[in-house]
Amino acid sequence: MAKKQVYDEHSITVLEGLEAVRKRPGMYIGSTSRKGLNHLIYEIVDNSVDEHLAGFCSRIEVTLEKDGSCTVSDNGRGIPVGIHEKGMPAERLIFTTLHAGGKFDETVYKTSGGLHGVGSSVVNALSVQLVVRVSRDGFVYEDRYKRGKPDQKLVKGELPVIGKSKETGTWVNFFPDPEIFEKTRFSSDEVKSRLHETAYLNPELTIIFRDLRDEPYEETYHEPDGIIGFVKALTEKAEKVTEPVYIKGESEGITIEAAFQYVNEFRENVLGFCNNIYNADGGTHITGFKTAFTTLMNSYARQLGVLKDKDQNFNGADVRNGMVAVISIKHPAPRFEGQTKTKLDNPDADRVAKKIASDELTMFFDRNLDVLKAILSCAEKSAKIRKTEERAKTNMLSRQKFSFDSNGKLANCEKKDPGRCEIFIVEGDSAGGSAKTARDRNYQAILPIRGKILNVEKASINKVLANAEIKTMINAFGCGFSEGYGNNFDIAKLRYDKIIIMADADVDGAHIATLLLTFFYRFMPELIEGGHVYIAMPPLYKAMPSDGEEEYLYDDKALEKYREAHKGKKFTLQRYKGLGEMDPQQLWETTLDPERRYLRRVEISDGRFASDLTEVLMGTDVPPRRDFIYRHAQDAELDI
Ligand code: 28G
Repeated sequence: MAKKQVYDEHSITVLEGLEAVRKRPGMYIGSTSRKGLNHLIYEIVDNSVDEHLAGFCSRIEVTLEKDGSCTVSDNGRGIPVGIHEKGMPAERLIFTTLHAGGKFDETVYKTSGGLHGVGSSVVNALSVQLVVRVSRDGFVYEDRYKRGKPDQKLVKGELPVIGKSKETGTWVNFFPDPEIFEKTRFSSDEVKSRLHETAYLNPELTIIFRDLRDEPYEETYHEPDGIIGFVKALTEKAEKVTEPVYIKGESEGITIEAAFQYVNEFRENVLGFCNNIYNADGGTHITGFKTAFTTLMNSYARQLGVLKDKDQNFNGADVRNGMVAVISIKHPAPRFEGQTKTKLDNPDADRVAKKIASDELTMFFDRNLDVLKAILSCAEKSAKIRKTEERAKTNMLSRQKFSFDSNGKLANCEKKDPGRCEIFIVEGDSAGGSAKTARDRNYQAILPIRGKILNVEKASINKVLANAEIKTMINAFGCGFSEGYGNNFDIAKLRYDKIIIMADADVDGAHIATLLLTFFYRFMPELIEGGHVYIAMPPLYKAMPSDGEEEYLYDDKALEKYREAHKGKKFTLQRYKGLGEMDPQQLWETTLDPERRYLRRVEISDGRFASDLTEVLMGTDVPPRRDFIYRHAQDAELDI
């Protein structure tokens, strides 16, 4: 007999609610791609974090199980299991009720900070199966769901007891629904970064992460230094100009803390959080802090004579040149604006951030003149470069339009359909030569570049534009470039759908890839934002068994798997040291052929994860670069 489903008046409206989540999952978790999938974990973890913020939970465990499910557990008070007025346990209400107002209510988009249970029902609705265990009052209770619907009948409305326990806490295990998600394999790296970040934002919390899917892996995140530790991690690979500075204060019931440090690089990285939620588009807390900071720095600069009467004030970008900062506020009623709800909107956050930053930083700088002077000297440098570039720009524009007539060594493709055309930027003339022979000349253009292109991060715009290879690239792409003080970039004119960097899998190759990405990031960020930039992944090995077909292996993990699968069999292994070692035929089969190759898409990360592209490319330590791009995603299926 089929299992009888338990319905009452209440559960019908509930199911309609959860049906809405299944119909339009994107509205609740952003997307149904891997990003949305990982989001399920964060939704559940955030409830444990709320229990921590309430003062009752010190430890959270997150496990990616061998069977593909995820388990989250905490040592909080345990979700209440008592029978709620609606005739069911509070736990069931939490896991089956979409929070009031649904999509028009901002609580759906997370406000956290004591709002237990937000998101639990969304995860439940999007899971094939979800099991909850609550340890409370000496017992362990259990509830079970299938695609959001309760999967067991309750006796007198009470949850079954499955054991005893002296501890308290909540345990949730769920399987993401393959009917909803494009992929159901969680991404370990991303989950780890996010948990680590949560540990930085909650210095008294310990988070344990386990991945039992392949080789069992475990990591503990505990960051007693809080956001100071976070900033240190973000600046780890850069040359530091100051020690980290930390301020904290409270006003109007809003707490704000900020940590920042200056590095010797031409950029700023300011991350904002509200109630532990990252605000990708910043918001009032960030603008408040920045405004106060700029005012203060200009006032100090005049006091110290760094700026003379005749001098213009520094602008905001000047005083933040080299700044890496984390700003975290706790707000009792946050509001978010914008499509993605990632920008804090409360005017009081602006006011409080201004006041605390101004008061606390004045106290700090009055006592730490050395730090102040170091920052002002960064600002001076930045202002100088800005003024030179402004001048150069007006000169250039008035003189003439660029003559980007030379195409250098570009071997263009024959067809003009920008939706299908690709350009490979290939390191080295010999690999470039092979690539020109091997390519599909209809749709694949090849641009060989020699050695190391200019480091655009430090060079002035004049120099950058004088560089032949950069000229050729700008010319070939066809969409111009944008630069701090003017924007001539037009993505609609882009001639290639994919811009593919092809470099050796060694230190030099990684360096060249980083330099190219730095160039794109600074002058054509829309290329990266639009997902047009890729890294080609040539194989590292070719395995040739004495009997059977040869096989290309793209990373060490693949080699390991191959060894496992061919235990006891004889095979020779060829290691490719560089692209130059491959003949055109091999280059086509492994790296150029859209049907067989592996590509990684480059994305601009939130800037908050300190993962490093060079590491991604090589898996080893190389001369430290920077931490602003470096989120990668694969194009073809490549399990990493
Ligand atoms: C392991 C995975 C996810 C949670 C708690 C603890 C309480 C709770 C959660 O209450 C209902 C609404 C506001 C009080 C609260 C326990 C008070 C007393 C809780 C979790 C009742 C929700 N005892 N731990 N929810 N509140 N952990 N982990 O979900 O008024 S959710």
